[in-house]
Amino acid sequence: MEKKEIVKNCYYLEAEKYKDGFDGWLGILEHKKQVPFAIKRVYFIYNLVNHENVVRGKHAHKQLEQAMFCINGSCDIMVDDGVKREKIKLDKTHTGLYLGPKLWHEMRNFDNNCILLVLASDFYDAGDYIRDYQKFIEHIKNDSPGGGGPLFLTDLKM
Ligand code: T46
Repeated sequence: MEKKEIVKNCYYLEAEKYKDGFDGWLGILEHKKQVPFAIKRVYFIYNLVNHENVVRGKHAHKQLEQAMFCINGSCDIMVDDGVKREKIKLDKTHTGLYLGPKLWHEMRNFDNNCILLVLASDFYDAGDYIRDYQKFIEHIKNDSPGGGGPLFLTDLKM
């Protein structure tokens, strides 16, 4: 799949598909092939009680790279690089998203039985999270002079 950025540091990933005769499909994710970073951690979001109202994420990472695949059901992911914001529906098992660092993201509209599989480039580190949107904007401004931008908290809509 073409690596066309949706917003900065975010693009679609495609798992390799293998059709196993009458025995179903196999999805394959491998470092340097379908996933651009070495995978150190895997976690999954599932069993979402009150799934219609669940909001996950609402943060950015300073360094962490992640790949997300909705391997069952669907959900929406809002990605915001500080300048541009897009909402993406993940509803195909084999099509996922690469989320690089410095990207505000929020996941909503989970459907029943949604399972979001996440591959991460590093171990869990609470210090890598920016959980305040204004601090995220400051962080990217400091990081790239002239960067960061015109968005305000009141623009947050999904
Ligand atoms: C992200 C989105 C997509 C751990 O101890 N280890 C882990 O690997 C993770 C992911 C979480 N936790 C603990 C930390 C918190 O006490 O689990 C609790 C809930 O984590 P959080 O509020 O970060 O959950 P989400 O779903 O909002 O965010 C998670 C990831 O943390 C984050 O990196 O990008 O999923």
